[in-house]
Amino acid sequence: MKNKSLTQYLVEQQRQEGVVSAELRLLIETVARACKAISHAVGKGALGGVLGSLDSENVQGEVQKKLDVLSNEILLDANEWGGHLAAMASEEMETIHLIPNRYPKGEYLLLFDPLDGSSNIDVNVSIGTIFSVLRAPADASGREIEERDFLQPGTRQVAAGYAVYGPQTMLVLTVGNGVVGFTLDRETGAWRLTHDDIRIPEQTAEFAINMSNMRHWEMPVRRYIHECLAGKEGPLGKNYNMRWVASMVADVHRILSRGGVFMYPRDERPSGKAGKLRLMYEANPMSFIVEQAGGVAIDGEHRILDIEPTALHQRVGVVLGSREEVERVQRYHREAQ
Ligand code: AHM
Ligand code: MG
Repeated sequence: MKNKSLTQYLVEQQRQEGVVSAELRLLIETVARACKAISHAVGKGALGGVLGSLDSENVQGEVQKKLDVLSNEILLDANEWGGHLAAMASEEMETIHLIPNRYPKGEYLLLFDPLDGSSNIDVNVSIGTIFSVLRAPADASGREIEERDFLQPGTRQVAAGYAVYGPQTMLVLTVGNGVVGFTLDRETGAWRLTHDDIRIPEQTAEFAINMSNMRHWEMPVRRYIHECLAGKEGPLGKNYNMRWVASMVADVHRILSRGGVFMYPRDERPSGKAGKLRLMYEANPMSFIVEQAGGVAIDGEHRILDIEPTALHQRVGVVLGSREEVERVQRYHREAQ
């Protein structure tokens, strides 16, 4: 049988489960269309004149790549006019983006990291787009959306997903009813359901962490990785493998596919105390997906989805993946307190 299209999947969710409203369906299809456009731009590479950096810095003080900015614009342009959004926020923009007055407003808030894995853009390694969808608070109707309206814990997400631009372009999505994956058919331009009900294996022997930061790690992280490295002869009694792409989307995608644990822990450097990855654009959507696939996502001690955000660009430590491994890391953090 032909693989289902994204539209078919969403219509079924709308009918059978009632979890997807017509507006949310439009939103997800619009984001998916924008990801297709980003995938085309990424695919052109040097031929499209899109590689390299700009002179600008984003709000985090990071030099922006041309593709970071282009991807951000593609997502803003695609989502502004459909009437499904109240406002947007992006890792690449200092403050929130309101829907211009000439367009109708909807009830949803869209947050995104337009192109994650910036250091891999110019070297032809997998990168991706991550997005998260919240509802605007009820008391925001009839007034202008403000930054504080976005500061909702990850448990309130109604959808989250990512597109990975790799050998294949894929869209991985949750609307709170499990996790599914679509592959972009580059000939017809359609997203086709190729991965039904993605589940993370519970027990695995693979980890993903930037080992060059080892000397800065806190004790519980050192302890866990040290035990992984000790292999069969160590207390964990099995040999571990290590993979690090340095694109969160690609690293998490591998873990969703094969199991394992992904870690970008907070560390002891002044700049690392809060962690590196952003709660609203990276950690929350990925944690929602991982939990929906049967995995666990914590900041060290606590569930990421329960964190009450205090700032739009807040950073957080991230440990996510297979249940058994993540729970072990959590136990080591608790024992160290
Ligand atoms: P970005 O959003 O600026 O691309 O940064 C996030 C990325 C993640 O994709 C990845 O896990 C991490 O930064 C890689 O960091 P490092 O350079 O320490 O390997
Ligand atoms: Mg990122």
